[in-house]
Amino acid sequence: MSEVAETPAPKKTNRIGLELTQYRGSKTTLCAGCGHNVITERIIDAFYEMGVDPTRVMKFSGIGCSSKSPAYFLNQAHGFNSVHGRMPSVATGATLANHTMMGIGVSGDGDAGAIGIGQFVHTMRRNLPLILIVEDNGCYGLTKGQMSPTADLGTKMKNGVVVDMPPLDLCALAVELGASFVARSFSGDKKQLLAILKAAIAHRGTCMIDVISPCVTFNDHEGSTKSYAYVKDHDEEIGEVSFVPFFEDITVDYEPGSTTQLKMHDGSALYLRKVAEDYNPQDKIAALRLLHETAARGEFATGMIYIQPDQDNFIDTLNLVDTPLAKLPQSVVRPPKSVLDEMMNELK
Ligand SMILES: Cc1ncc(C[n+]2csc(CCOP(=O)(O)OP(=O)(O)O)c2C)c(N)n1
Ligand code: SF4
Ligand SMILES: [Mg+2]
Repeated sequence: MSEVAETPAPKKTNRIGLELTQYRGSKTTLCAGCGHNVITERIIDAFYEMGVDPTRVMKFSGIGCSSKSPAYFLNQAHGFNSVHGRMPSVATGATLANHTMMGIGVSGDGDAGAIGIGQFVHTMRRNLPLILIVEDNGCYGLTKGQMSPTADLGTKMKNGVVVDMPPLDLCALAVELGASFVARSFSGDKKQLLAILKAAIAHRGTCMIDVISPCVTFNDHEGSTKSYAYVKDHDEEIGEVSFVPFFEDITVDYEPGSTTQLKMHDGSALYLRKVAEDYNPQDKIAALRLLHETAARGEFATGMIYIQPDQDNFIDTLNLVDTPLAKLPQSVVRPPKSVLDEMMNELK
């Protein structure tokens, strides 16, 4: 009797025919258990599930353990590992050169909140189309755990130093300054983080996502407010986040009044189910109040803190031409020599 060869099961692919493995990057060199690795996994899942062409993505970062992460996802994307704190200016230049590409930047609380705070501020107020993830562990992991500007007042660092300065709240800053998508999550909250990342992919403006991401080596001890144990006990979810991409059937049925429904730029839908209070994620003052009140209680408000799906972004403000600047011929972007000669003559 001849044996019948088994046909291998077809490989699972997404809507553009790619497998999950095609969204991965190099093997991580970060510590086992580092929150940053879990965020990388969610980024891979989000881009795969949204069916984003990885070759149309630009990855940016500064310096830090967190800033090494872009090497671990989307290895077919373009990547620029810049200087400490200076990722936003590189991202701005690249996005203006080709606004048809999708930009994702990964930063750390030191990279974004200390040396890079000036760049962070101007990126938020420009509402540059960019997903900017801050992997927030309250310390400088790469340089052995010194306190960072997001370390809470009174917390104890591993070396015994007690933090004697009030923290920066990067979400509050982003809301205040003009970012149109501001969220906070926890690396350990798989469902919430994935929904937020997918919504960010659908948004056209600055998506500032602060993800609390414990550093198991330097900041996971008692006395730290960025440890796994503390964050799990003090995570105050403001509402369940569900995201339905434009290419899936929107058949979500929620009780009226309990859910905010938002239409995203690309036709996707974002559903924010209110858990604790009657929270309006489009009200800037309410967002700031929420952040202040939860911080005063020693809690982290997580979820979709603030969103304005239709706010003009930096490309709209500059009224850029549809053709990416990088693709315009020299004859269009550069005045001829005769114009320069004329100017020089006027200055004589
Ligand atoms: C101009 C400059 N200053 C200082 C450093 C040293 N340095 C490297 S990473 C880092 C902080 C990293 O902290 P964070 O951004 O929070 O990333 P993490 O390692 O915690 O993920 C510092 C101070 C540097 N590389 N370049
Ligand atoms: S030192 Fe901390 S932040 Fe850096 S890889 Fe290790 S656990 Fe992660
Ligand atoms: Mg850090």
